[in-house]
Amino acid sequence: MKICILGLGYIGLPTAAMFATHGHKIIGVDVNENIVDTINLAKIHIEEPFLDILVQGAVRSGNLIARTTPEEADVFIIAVPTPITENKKADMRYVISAAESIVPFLKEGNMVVLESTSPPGTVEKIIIPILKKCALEMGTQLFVAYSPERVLPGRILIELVENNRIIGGVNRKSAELVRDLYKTFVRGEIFFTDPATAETTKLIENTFRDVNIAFANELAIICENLGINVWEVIELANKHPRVNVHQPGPGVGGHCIAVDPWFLVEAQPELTTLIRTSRNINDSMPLYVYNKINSLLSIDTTREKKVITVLGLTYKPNVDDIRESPVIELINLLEKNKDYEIRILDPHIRECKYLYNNPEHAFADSDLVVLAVNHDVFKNLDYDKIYAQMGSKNILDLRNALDKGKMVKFGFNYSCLGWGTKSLSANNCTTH
Ligand code: SAJ
Repeated sequence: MKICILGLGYIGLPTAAMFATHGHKIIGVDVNENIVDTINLAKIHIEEPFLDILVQGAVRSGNLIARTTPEEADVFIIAVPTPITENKKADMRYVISAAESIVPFLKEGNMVVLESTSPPGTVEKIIIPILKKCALEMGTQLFVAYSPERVLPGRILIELVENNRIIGGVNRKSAELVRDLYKTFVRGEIFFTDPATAETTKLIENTFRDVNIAFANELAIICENLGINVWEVIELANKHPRVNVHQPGPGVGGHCIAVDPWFLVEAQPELTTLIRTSRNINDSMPLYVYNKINSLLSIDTTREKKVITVLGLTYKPNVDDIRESPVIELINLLEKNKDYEIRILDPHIRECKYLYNNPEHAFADSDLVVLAVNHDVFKNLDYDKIYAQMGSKNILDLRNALDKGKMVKFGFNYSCLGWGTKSLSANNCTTH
């Protein structure tokens, strides 16, 4: 089939490359000319394991071509972003303009699939009214469905194939045709429902995670006050067959979990107390960490300007994506304090303010190392050497990623988010 995929980002590009390497002809459409040029050179503009190889194969075979405008096809897949506005409302402009851009090319028998995370009712209230401009009858001449992507950045190519998929068709025929299309590469189970149920299901998956992380973050604060190690508490609680508490941290980032719950709040503002509270707890974590840093550094009054080396800026480990990263929020707070000099070390990103490429320079005379993102590379740093390079020897671990015993042996003043120090048990839970 000839498939036109609108939006060549974290979802659209892997999906395009997957269809292309399974024999379909793909026209990838993106409004950004640089992205289009990069892909046509068989290169990629995002970091994702093995995506470069897949895109290379797809482009070289001639099955994937990128363009800035759509053209006639059998299938149109919309995978453009749905960000939130400053006042926490879904910004549907990209979805609307993508849907409008395909209308002139629609013909009988076409399928239109929306993959973008969207508020409940989007297909019914936004997509269908736009598509109706083409005068084809929905469900008999034009087949329409919502089928959310659910892949985890860092594992996209595996999860595109293995994950179960939901298809919310405007009727059964639409769902069946869209299922047959995705069956090209999907090995997970495929479930049918209506569009609004599929839209809401996608949102509650990420909201479930956000609420659970907020719970873990609240526990971290409680445990610090109680002098208990939250990481050990969660690990032990999770030994129960029906408990699965997530991990605390400096907040929730990314373009999904920190965003999607707001779409539910927008849809039902009066009824979403828990969801909104969870969002607020997670959003308040950078400030909590900032206050922790202040109290750690206030002990040493000998140095006027204190150097803080932050390890990691991305929203999660081993990716290059900084969207909604809580570490950026932490940096914003730190930079307002004129007593602090900020240095960031993150081998996954190429440029940003305060970024150091040379670890030697980043640690020289530093007063505090904050492990903000547990990139694998940070596990293998030479902490003995870092100790020697630093001024004051403070480490704040926001991910329970470092071995406390080892850090203390090197001589560091080691603290960890959620790990109160009053407790008699100072064991690192990972060593149990
Ligand atoms: N985080 C915690 N504690 C945890 C887990 C995560 O603080 O226990 C933080 C991470 O540090 C990160 C954020 O949450 O800042 C989100 O990371 P993530 O790995 O949980 O999720 P995403 O945003 O990369 O991908 C999610 C996934 N959703 C679910 O697992 C329910 C993915 O399957 C979705 O496809 C994706 O959102 C999306 O596009 O919606």
